[in-house]
Formats: sequence, structure tokens, C-alpha cells
Amino acid sequence: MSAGRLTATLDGWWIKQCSEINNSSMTDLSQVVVVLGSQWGDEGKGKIVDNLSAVYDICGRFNGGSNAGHTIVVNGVKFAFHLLPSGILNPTNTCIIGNGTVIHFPTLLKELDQLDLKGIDYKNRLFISDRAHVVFDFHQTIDGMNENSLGSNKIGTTRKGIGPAYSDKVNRNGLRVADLWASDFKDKLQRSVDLAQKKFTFEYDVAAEVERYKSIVERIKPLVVDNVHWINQKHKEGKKILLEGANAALLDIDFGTYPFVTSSNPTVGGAITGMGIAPRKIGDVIAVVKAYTSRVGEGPFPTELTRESGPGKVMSEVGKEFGTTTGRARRVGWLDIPVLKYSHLLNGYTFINLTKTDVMDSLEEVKIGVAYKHEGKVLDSVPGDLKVLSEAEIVYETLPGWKTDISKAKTYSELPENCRKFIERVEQLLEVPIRWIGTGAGREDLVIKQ
Ligand code: 2SA
Ligand code: GDP
Ligand code: MG
Repeated sequence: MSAGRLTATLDGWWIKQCSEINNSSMTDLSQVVVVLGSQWGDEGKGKIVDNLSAVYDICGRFNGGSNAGHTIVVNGVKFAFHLLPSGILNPTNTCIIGNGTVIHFPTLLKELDQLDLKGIDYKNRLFISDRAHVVFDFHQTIDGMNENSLGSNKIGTTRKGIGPAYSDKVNRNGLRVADLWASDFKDKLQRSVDLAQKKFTFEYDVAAEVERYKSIVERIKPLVVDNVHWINQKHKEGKKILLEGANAALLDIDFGTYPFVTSSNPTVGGAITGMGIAPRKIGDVIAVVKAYTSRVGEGPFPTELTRESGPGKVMSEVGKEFGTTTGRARRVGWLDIPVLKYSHLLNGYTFINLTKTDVMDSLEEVKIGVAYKHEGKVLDSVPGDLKVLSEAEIVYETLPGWKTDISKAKTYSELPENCRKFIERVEQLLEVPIRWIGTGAGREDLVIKQ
């Protein structure tokens, strides 16, 4: 497909979608909406953000870095974004990468090159915070060295330098975007590298890195803004703002299954500190919930199933559960209600997008983990103590499968009865309305419930 044709297809689709969703499920949402991963990531955030971007003017990423992988499938063409906000495919959407992110610029530039190749125009539609922190190649090197040194205790990071870059930020030894063209850039980078070399043995040519960043700066400097002023000004102008979380609640540095977590806050507080917007400006908070659970990397996973046979094999193969960034096989398991209730406590969801429901089409029966028991007692919430979590027994409810291909369903009533029963049971357990149901990977494979 030529670049020109794809642009035309995207524009055509976008216009069509806008007319279809008018007066429907997306136009009544608040001026500022936050979209969050509710489990361990890869719930399908990219797809709903892309859809919502048809009615939102701004799409902002507020946490994480190139560890994230957000997929959007348009007419069979797959886009995987790591640093770019998922609103970038909608021509009237303007994107911003917030201060709470950590940016590896060579990766970002590759993503921009991909957009160029596919004929997607991002001119005047992409901005970057001057306060975001920079991930240098040495951060990625030490991420890998750290993982290797941990042996069987490794975290299972993406090795994209996320932990080391956030460590430098918190240690007040990091470099921010605007440092890249400051007169003391080389000195600051040297200090940061020197500190890392006290802990790890690696070679790093600081002078060569400074030289390499000259051409990077040429490309990115025009995109850099004070995101706090920028986003609040857009808010004042009445623009509709969507804040897109990367990773997910159970990977949160504070609330996740520590230490098997990422190094940022993918929960709603991260949207505030990672974009510089006041909490009272935020209205709806949308949970992206996969109809089962997946996790990539190490750490506890109470409802985990084997990927080798049975329902776990179906989830893994039909759901194509492989890391969008690293290609690693994701672990899979049944839906876990205690995890989702905990995630709802943290984020206060107003709506749910239930994704990948179609992946379970062939199953005879579908289970839902409804409670955790430890030493004979039902636990109130997801425990912070990983030992207790790993010892917890899961109480399951079993529902009959629907054994029907739901990919062609366009309305809620077209979904098979058992599928609707599953959806309504999840809604009842979580006490949050499920508004959108994913029935396939395509951008348009979305059924609206209410
Ligand atoms: P890191 O690299 O320091 O953030 O890793 C720490 C933990 O966070 C997990 N993590 C993720 N989990 C799910 N999806 C992520 N993005 C990629 C994707 C992952 C991939 O979309 O598939 O391709 O492997 C992501 N990023 C970080 C990670 O597995 C560690 O458990
Ligand atoms: P994210 O990190 O939350 O954006 O999710 P990823 O993009 O890493 O992984 C989600 C995967 O599921 C991608 O391959 C999507 O194309 C795919 N996907 C999203 N929603 C659905 C759905 O409803 N059904 C199916 N079958 N696939 C989906
Ligand atoms: Mg992902």
C-alpha cells in the first residue's frame, strides 16, 4: 500500500467514524478524560485511545517511555507506538508527551520516520515537554546489566532503560529535554555517566554522544514546549483532552506488585503529576480491562494458567499474547476481580472498555476469579505482601462459554446471550458500567453497550 493511499484511507475512516459516533458513546464524556491500564498492561489501551481521539482534540502521554507498546490496527495495517501518543493517527488530534515520561529520542525519531513512511502528517500535531527526562543509551545498557546480575530474581524489564532513567530523575542526576541544548549539556551528561560507572562497568563515549545529539536536537527542538502552560491553555480554550496511561495499575511503582513493577505511576495520580493538570479538571477515568488477564515479565499472577494447553493456550494463541515492544511471550490467566476492584479503588473508574472478549469465543466455559482467600479468610483487597499474595487461594465462578464468533457483532444485542451474561456479571462485580466491548483487533471492532 502506498503512503498516499493509506493517508486517504485513514482520513476517510476518520470522517466516517466521526459521523457514526456523533451523539453516541464518546461525545458525552468529560472535557478531560484519562484512559488507564487496569491490570498488568497490554489490555488494548492503544485501540480505545485511537477511537476516542476522533472526538478529543488533544492526546497526552504522561508516564513511562519506550517500554510501552500500544497497538492500533487500521484496515489490517498495524501501528505499534512506544513513545508517541495513540491519538497521532487522527489528523485533527494534537499530541503531547508530558513531563512524567522518560524519552529515548533515537526511538522517538524512528517512530516519526515510520509515520513519514506511512504518509501520516504530524506537523504541528506533536509536542514534547521541556521537563521530560531523557533516556540515554547507557541507561539501556545498565538496565540490561542490572537484570543479568539479578539472575533468578530478575524483574523481567523491557531493558529500555526505564528504571535507570527514573532513578537518575529521583536522584536529581538526570537530564531533562531542555538540557540537551544547554551550554552545560556535556558536563551534566558526564556527571550522570560517572555516577553510573561507579556501580557498573561499561564504556561510554560522552563526546560522541553529545555530537550525535546535535542532529537529534535539530529535529526535536521545534517540538518542545512548556507542557504545563500548553495543556492548561488548551483546557481554557475548551479543548477536549485525553490523557493516555502507559503500562497499568498493577505495574505502578507505589501500588503494583513491587518490586515486579515499572518505575512510574500508571495510575490516575500519574496523569496529574505527569502532565501538570489539576485533579479537579479530570472528569471521566476509563479502565481498559482485558476479558482475561496477561502479564509479561516476572512477579505474582494469582489466576495464571499454563500457556501450553487448555484455555491458557487459547488465550495465548488466539489473543496473540506476545510483547509489542520485546516480542516476549506474555503469561495469561483468568479475569481477576480482586485486582480490578483494587485498581478501581486507586483510579475511580467511571467506564470500562472490556477488550479481547472475542479471544474466548471458543471456550466451553469461562472462569472469573472473584475473591482471594488466605489461611481460610477472604482478603479485603490485593495484599502488599507478595508472600501472602503468592499463597492466596482464588475463589472462582464458572460461567458457560458462548462458543460463537462475535467478531461480526455490531450491536450489543447481537452478542450471544452467554457472552452478554459474562459481561453483565463483570459489570455487577465491579460496579462500573462497561461501555465498550472489543470484538477484534481492528480499530472498528468495538461494540457499544450503553
Ligand atoms: P520496565 O521495562 O522497567 O518498565 O519493566 C518493568 C516491569 O514492567 C513491565 N512492563 C510491561 N508490561 C506489559 N507491557 C509493556 N509493554 C510492552 C508491550 C512489553 C513488551 O506492550 O507488550 O513488549 O515486552 C510493559 N512495559 C513494561 C515489564 O514486563 C516488567 O514486568
Ligand atoms: P496496550 O499496551 O494496552 O495498548 O495493548 P497492546 O497493544 O500491547 O496489546 C493489545 C493487543 O490486543 C494488540 O495486539 C491489539 O491489536 C489487540 N487488541 C486490542 N483490542 C482487541 C480486541 O478487542 N480483540 C482482539 N482480538 N485484539 C485486540
Ligand atoms: Mg502494550
